Amino acid sequence: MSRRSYYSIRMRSGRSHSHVSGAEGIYGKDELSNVVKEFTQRALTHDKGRADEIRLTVEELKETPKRISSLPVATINTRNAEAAMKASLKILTSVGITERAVEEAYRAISAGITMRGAMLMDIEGVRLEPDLLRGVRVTRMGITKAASTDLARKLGRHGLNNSTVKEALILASKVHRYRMVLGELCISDDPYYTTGYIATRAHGYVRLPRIKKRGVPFGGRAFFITGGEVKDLIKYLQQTPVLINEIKPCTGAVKLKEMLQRKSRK
Ligand code: PML
Repeated sequence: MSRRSYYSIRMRSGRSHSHVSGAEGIYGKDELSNVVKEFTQRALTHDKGRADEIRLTVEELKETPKRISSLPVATINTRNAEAAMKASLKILTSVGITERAVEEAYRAISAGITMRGAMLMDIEGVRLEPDLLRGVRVTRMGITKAASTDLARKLGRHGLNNSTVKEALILASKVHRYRMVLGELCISDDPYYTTGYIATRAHGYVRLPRIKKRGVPFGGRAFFITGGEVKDLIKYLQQTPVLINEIKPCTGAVKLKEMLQRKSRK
């Protein structure tokens, strides 16, 4: 019997040369035309306005996707940007990232230059990605149909079953599978989307509402890394196909204190 073929579908759209939306996933051949239609529709009806340029890539994968589980999901009900910053500092420093690095990531994200990809920072806040303007874009990730149904059910209990949360969780789950990555900070570049997140293997995917004020048009991602070869990490982030096939628990609101104890229980 021949091996099943998988395809990576990636979409990026823009308007007047600035980024509007993006989406991606890994699918079987029979799903391709529906997904292309769905992604195109999404680019044409985004909150930020209708795209005037849509780039779609459909590529058959040469490698069978690696199957992994998602990070567990929780929300700390941060009331404003200051509280989100405090929670980020407490959680990320608890896994060995310095305050300086976290502050540097916030500073770089708030500088107003939205990069296509993520920053790579060592635990002292020194930037390590080869292209400081573009960053490193994580690609070739997706979710199986069964896991997607389970994720929709688990997120749905907390009113979170939407593509923004699902796609960010899939991306973070791929990233944190790689041991060199200690933590992540993400703030959406969508001016109307004010919930960000931080992630670590110990704490999972931790959502932080009101991490920025409504209307702020910039955002970005920083991965805090330690040890190992940066070029191998970049190759993994960009090239290795990964499919989520198991969903870890998605809980509702947790207190910062409770979240910090999760680490010490490990
Ligand atoms: C993005 O725009 O890619 C970032 C999305 C962050 C989602 C945070 C959440 O609500 O879980």
